[in-house]
Amino acid sequence: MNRYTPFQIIFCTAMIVSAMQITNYTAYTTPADYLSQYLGTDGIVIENALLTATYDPDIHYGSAGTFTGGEAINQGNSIMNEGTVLSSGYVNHLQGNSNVSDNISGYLAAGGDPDLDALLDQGITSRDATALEFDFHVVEEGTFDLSLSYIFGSDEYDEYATSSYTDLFGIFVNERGNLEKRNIATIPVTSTPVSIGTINLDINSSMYHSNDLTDYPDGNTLFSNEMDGFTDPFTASFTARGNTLYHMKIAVADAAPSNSDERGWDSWLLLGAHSFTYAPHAVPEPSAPILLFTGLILSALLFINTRRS
Ligand SMILES: [Ca+2]
Ligand SMILES: [Ca+2]
Ligand SMILES: [Ca+2]
Repeated sequence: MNRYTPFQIIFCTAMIVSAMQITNYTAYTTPADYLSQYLGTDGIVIENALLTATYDPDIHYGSAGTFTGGEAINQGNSIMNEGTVLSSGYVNHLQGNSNVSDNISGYLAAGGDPDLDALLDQGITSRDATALEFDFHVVEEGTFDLSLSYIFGSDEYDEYATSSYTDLFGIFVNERGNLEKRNIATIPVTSTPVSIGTINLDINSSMYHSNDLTDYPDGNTLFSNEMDGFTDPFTASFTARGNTLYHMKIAVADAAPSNSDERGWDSWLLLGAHSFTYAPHAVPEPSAPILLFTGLILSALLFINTRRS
């Protein structure tokens, strides 16, 4: 006689599939290279990688690494099944399939990031930053649209969604030699940065997935994951010229008033493995008003020529 019903077997299988597994960056011989090459695809050369991360040898936890089991949060987008993960605390807090804390915290005692500081209001600074950066170029002539897939999640959801100082992240791109860095992690078809304040239960909620323990006090949260809330899978996109050297910095950190030492409540930035891709730059179709205007000009020229002949 079977001990389990078919439903129980299916349910348990789903639980096993959805559990996230984390590998610390320290497990890799050259972690900066591994974590950045893990994002890449054919045709994009990634080099000169640099990782700024923290590891606690006493508890064997780190602030960067790789993940599998992204099915727990990927909303059916398999590009996020595995990849590289960075945190303002410990990536290991994502290990497994349960949400055990409303405010899980890794205190890294690490510094902030100047590019993230530039996104913050005066008097607010970043700390406990983890960053992965590298040079890259497309090995073809032409103009291309590049994109990188990611999900942002945090234990600062839902409590701090309206706070003026929440954890933050950025995906900064600049052409080598041009010091102006652009944060390309923006809400689709807008220039608004993706953040706890811009995507949450109340704002852009269709792109948000709440998993907060407050709503599930028995611990059986909707998603099998430590994150109390997270975004849809997004793509950070930009246009670049081929055979031209660019730099990308991906950074996440705690943020708080400069005169405080607040650095708790982890956030995580998950980047899809081999999701850094490129395609020929799409030239937008002319809009209807432009076509109408062009038609009127041509008609007028034709009329003038007819009158002259
Ligand atoms: Ca922290
Ligand atoms: Ca929370
Ligand atoms: Ca949590």
